Amino acid sequence: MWSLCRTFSRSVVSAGGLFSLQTRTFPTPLCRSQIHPPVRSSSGTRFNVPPSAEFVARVSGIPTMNKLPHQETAEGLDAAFIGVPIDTGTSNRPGARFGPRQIRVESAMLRSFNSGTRAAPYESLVVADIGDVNVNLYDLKDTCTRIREAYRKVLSAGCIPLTMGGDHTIAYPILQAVAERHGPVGLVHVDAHADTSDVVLGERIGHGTPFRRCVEEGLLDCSRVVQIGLRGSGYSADSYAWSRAQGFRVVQVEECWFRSLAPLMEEVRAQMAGGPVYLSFDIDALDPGFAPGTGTPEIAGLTPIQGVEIIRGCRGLNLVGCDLVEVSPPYDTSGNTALTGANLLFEMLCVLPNVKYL
Ligand SMILES: [Mn+2]
Repeated sequence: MWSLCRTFSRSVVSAGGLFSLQTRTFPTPLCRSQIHPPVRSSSGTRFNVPPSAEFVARVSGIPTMNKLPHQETAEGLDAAFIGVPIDTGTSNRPGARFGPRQIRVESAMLRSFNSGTRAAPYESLVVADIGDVNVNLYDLKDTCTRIREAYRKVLSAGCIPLTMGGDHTIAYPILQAVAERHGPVGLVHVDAHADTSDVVLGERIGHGTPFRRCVEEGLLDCSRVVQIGLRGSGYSADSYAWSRAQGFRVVQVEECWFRSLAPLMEEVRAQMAGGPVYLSFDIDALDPGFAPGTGTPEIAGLTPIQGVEIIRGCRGLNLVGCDLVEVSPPYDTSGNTALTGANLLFEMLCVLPNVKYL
């Protein structure tokens, strides 16, 4: 059944391209490859192409990011979606451990092309969902070790990780692995908080400290770091002094209010100077009216439009990894925060190097 189906798909593809594959195979009973392709040859091309909801029901199948195939490792992939399901680094509301799972479920709404920018990521890159890091929910430091090891493998396969958090602690071990491969990287950090605390409740590892640890270990090229959307009450009047002292550009939310962020991103692209860049997007950068499902919400945040402008403004950068963190499904049971996160991850995929724009 499987081989017959694949043979049929291939012959149709050679006759008329991918669109024909989807239209012509529909009247026949659905084969495994159409619902959950086990290998990328199921698309008849070298790429993995999510099944179109025109022909395969959105609600069907085992949830993977964007209904992509799941594979165990990053071998052969240009980019991979990876979940890191922890919330043991959170300081307030927990729940981000469920983030990757709900992002995957809500990502069934996503389609293959970016209508706004005309990006065609699935005609450009080989992408799959490679599942979750096997975290230790009882030991955050051990979890960090596990994350670092997992990302070393992903990066050594030449694959760009697109991470679904998980709380923001995970950026630290991910950046350890990233810097090991690429050297100190530039950072576009979108967040309500600087996440540069030193010690919290006696602990140096948590979701409020990752970028302090990264600086201490020389993982960041500090003149190529920008933090966008920072806000909220602080422990002192000058909450972002430490960031600025490192050479970071700090863009507090007040500078973003009522504005397009496209001009800011023009400056950010110049700041990144062609070097490797990591994009870390905490969903709490968005206003909690748009994204209430998160652990440490702050009012008067960015709009989803500004979030998209930031990510689209990263087009042309040498992105070596991206994450979307801090989605906490229990605080938004509608799923809309996770849906927003899924869309932002898709936007990230669309601005990776070598993505074609039609
Ligand atoms: Mn954060």
